[in-house]
Amino acid sequence: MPAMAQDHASETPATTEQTEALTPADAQAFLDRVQEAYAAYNLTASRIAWVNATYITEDTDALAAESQAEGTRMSVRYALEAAKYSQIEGLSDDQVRMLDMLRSAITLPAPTRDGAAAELSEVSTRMSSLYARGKGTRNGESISGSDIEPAMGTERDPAVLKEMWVSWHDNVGAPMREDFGRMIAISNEGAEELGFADVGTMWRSGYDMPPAEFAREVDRMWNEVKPLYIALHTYVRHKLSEKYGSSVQPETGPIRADLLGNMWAQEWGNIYDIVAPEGAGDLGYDIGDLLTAQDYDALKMVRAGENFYSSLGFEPLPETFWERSLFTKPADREVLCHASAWNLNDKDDVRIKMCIKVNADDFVTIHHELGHNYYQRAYQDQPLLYRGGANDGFHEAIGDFVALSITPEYLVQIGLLDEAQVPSADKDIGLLLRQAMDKVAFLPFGLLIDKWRWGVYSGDIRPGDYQASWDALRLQYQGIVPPVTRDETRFDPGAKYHIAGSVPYARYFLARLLQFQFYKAACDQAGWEGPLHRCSFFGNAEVGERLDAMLKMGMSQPWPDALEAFTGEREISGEAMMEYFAPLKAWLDEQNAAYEAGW
Ligand code: X8Z
Ligand code: ZN
Repeated sequence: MPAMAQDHASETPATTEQTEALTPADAQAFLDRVQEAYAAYNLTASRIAWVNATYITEDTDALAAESQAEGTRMSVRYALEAAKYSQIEGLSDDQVRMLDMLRSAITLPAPTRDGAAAELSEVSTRMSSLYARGKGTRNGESISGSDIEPAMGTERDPAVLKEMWVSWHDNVGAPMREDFGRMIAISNEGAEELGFADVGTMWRSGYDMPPAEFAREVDRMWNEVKPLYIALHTYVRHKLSEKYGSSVQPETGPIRADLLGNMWAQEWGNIYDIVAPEGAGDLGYDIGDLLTAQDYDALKMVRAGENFYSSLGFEPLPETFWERSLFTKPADREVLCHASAWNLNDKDDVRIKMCIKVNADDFVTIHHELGHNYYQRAYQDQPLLYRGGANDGFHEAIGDFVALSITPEYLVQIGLLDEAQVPSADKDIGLLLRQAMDKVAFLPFGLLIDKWRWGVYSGDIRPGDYQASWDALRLQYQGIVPPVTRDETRFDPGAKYHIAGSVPYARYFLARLLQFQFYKAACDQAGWEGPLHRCSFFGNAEVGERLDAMLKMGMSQPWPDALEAFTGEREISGEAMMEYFAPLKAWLDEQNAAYEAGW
């Protein structure tokens, strides 16, 4: 158990009377003490979490749960204390900002009563362990999570797709239902003790604006891009109906969730072959095939990712990154395959943890994860409380923004594609459609995950309605339905990693829009004049320098300041994304003229 976490356990928080006597210097002493305590806790806690995630056993689960409970007790104690120090008059902006963060930046708070933090972390660890060990079936054979994911992208038999979808959701989601409810109840109790209405409100208060305003903001953003999603949905539904027949996929109404090339129907790029327009659709290459043809393996794919960042002027990754990262699924033990990026010592001990497969999805995910690592390294000189993304959407957007530069011309530059294979301008619609299948399709999914959790946390969604409300939101926002009817003995939300692992999700929705804003800004900086989607800023040191300047800020300033530093804008908006896809939108509208839009 980390010593610092215990040090102040018996300390009584300042009373109102004491508060009057306290000065900004006392607040500073408190902030210094807290940051020291966190630094001491973090290294050990991250090592425990790393070993647990890369070697799951009952023992490492127990160690991780214990360490997590310790961290929760510590951060809740500091949050309560911070509330008192916030009342001091004459605090600097930084002091106010840091005290505020201490109060609200806990993902799962526990109440201070005895045993609550321990129970919360046991329940959470059990859920994520269940997810990590999860299996489905394919043709009656057991199949692991890391194999079933890509299989949903390549399988084309609707009966087998249904089997994989149902087995995964039944095996992984349903057994989590009770634990999930318990987790919600305990963490809500914790949030209330900290003065928040519920955990959802806490999550929404990390965006430099009141939580209610943030909820309105994401609705505004969604409305900006919604017409593009509806157009894509209408077109894809028609193509699926053509391929599978109307008994499998009707021409109208929602789309069957398991037909979209992804277990959660969150990104649809894997079924590009089904929706590719005749003529303009054949891009002449598939990134997965190119990687395979050139004998790429996991390591070589990561080296290619690093090479991109190096071309922008970022330092190469340290030797320890290559020694300590987990790149492929070990044969002899359980690991949590969902990709993540780590920085264990808050300095240069950066790592990724992935079960890499040689395919297009993982090539993009590698760039995504490395984006986290380069961000972490860039803000390492900030005070500990400022080591984070300008907001969590920024952290998720950096690597994806870089990956938008993986254009055909870029693939030629790194020797993956022959000059002669570069698709001509008449293939632009195909290129845009391939990209939209991943990027645009994701938008309603990115939004609804936390719409659902916010509802659960606020009590608008009751435990007896978990499944029905999930299905209702999937239908309302994504226009999809499960391949078989679900009832309340199921718990499909738990079959998605971020629900099982309690990772807030609005960040990915923000990132989807932000990455296009960053990309457009970078292409402007690079003086690019062609169609936006053909721009690659590979090798552009000026873009790299400006990016580094934003990354270095960490969370020291409100996020609109960070956004402005790189893009000149202060609002997150769908405008850049709409501009990128404008030619596709016009084309989709033509294609869809004869079909009924929506569901
Ligand atoms: O979870 C992730 C990353 C790790 S932060 C692999 N992503 C979301 C998901 O998989 O659901 C990236 C895109 C969305
Ligand atoms: Zn990420």
